[in-house]
Amino acid sequence: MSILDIRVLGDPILREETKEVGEITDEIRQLVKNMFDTMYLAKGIGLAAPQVGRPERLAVIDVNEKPFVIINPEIVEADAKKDKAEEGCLSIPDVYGDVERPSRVRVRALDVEGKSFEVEATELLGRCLQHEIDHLHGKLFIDYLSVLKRRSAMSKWTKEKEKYPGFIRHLESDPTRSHEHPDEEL
Ligand code: K1U
Ligand code: ZN
Repeated sequence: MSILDIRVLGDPILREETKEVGEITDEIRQLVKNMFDTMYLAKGIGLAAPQVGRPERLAVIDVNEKPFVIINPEIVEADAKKDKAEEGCLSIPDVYGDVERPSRVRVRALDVEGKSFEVEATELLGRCLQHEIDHLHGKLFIDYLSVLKRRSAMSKWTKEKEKYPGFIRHLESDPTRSHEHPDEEL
């Protein structure tokens, strides 16, 4: 099991456009596996490649124990009707906000075998798909907040970000060993 460091708000990669995936190589398949391991450890329902410092246009998702990967995804249909719900982000820990998004989307993507598929989703899965696809275009949920709510979220983040030097969120893969970290002896 390989756990990847998660990049947090302030790391420029979170604001960059991703690169379309060409051939799906063994390296991409290994990245996907490591991203699932990292997402589960972080207790997320999705994780996009830029969040682990990678420029590829892909993300992993598991809402309701049905894991899948989206490679080169595009939203091909979105409802005019919108729903508002609270979101969080593994790259902005402990900051939350209500985001309005289309209530239903249809997404076309490649699977890990390079086969094209479509998924239509509402509710949490629809929201998660949109959140992850946003990551692939350098967009974050805080960008949707009103000026006041964004200001409040950023004020919370100003304190939280001190926990992440170098904009790196390191996940402890074996919490029973955390007491062995030299910093903990102080
Ligand atoms: O991309 C990410 O940062 C992952 C993010 C995805 C997401 C959360 C909420 C709404 C849409 C998309 C998370 O998984 S943060 C963890 C979280 O907020 C959550 C976990 C389980 C159920 C619901 C939310
Ligand atoms: Zn996120």
